[in-house]
Amino acid sequence: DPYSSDPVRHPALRVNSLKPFNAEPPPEILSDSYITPSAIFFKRNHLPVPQVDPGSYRLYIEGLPGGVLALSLEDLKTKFPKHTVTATLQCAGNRRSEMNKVKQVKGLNWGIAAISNATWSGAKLRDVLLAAGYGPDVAKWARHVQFEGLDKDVSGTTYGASIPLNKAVSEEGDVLLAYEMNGEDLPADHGFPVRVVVPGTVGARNVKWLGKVTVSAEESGSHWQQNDYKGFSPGTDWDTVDFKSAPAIQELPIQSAITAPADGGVVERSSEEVTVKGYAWSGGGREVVRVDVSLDGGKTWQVAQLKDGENEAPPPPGRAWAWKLWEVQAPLPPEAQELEIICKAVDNSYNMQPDSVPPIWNLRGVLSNAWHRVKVKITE
Ligand code: MTE
Ligand code: MO
Repeated sequence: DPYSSDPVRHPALRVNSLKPFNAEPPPEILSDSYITPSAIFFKRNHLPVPQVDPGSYRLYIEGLPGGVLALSLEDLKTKFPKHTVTATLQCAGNRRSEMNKVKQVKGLNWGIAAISNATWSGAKLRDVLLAAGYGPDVAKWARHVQFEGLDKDVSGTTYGASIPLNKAVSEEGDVLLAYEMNGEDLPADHGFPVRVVVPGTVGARNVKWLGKVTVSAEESGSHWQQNDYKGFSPGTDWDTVDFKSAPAIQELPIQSAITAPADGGVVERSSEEVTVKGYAWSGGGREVVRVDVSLDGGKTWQVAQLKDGENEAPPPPGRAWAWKLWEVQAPLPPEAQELEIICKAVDNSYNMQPDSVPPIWNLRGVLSNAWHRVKVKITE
């Protein structure tokens, strides 16, 4: 069993698939803390967790004029300044289960918690590329930076992805070769000893157990870059889909969801109000500026209170990599016996979530970001 050396996981996680391991935390726990504890941070593995010996580990930097650069973990920690970034990771398949309710899609049936927020520390990819010979001459021909993981399938194929070069080398891109998560060594499930953290970019490009970085004129040729993690029209089916026709997902769209009360939960009439809680986040460093909440299916709205992290400075413009948790105290409508609570977020480009799933439904069930709706019963 190639999964026999996978790590032990937290029992509170809701398991979507055991081998490979895919799991998300219960939503109510997710919104308890701005920084998601690593043990309950969602886990998305395509393959068995590789066991990497930190002493003999080498990260290879390729494609630059200086030839191949091989860096030990010690090199990464001592030869480059250490940067710390708080960034939210979200899987492209977060909230896929809502698409499944409209029409069957292919993929893991994620709820609303394939998203989590952590503090990551490591060397800046930009600094490492500069040390490896990146410069203006390379910028003339190079367009992408490819990443290869050390996790393999039975045929020896490794996980891979790429990001645009400009994101990788930009001073403001904050792309990290991270060796710490929440102030500790990366846990095995999250990429020990080194993973890429690409703030504002879909989870799939944040390659774990990083083995190789290649500067290239081409995108990664991996299955996950070419034939997966792309969006399509609701009218596209498996007979007509042409993966070459769509761009690989990079920056994610505006997103929000209600973590409490839980869908199908109950609220007591005597309390007269209900506390609604959730998260909101947008890709590309766009900051969430507002979350609207409705208790009557979208007829009337209230603005939620947004909360940044307690000791976090406000993000510089264009670099809002972390989510906002939000909360609102809403009066219960006097007569209602059932409520449909809705949330929708707005980012600083005034991007908003679509109101329903059918117009954004797609066969892979990615980019599921419609207004989030939960139904609760009011008990006397
Ligand atoms: N990197 C490797 N090497 N192997 C993987 O299976 N999964 C990707 C990405 N990086 C993956 C990977 C996907 S699809 C997501 S959503 C994120 O890792 C999940 O990161 P997490 O498990 O730390 O939450
Ligand atoms: Mo993902």
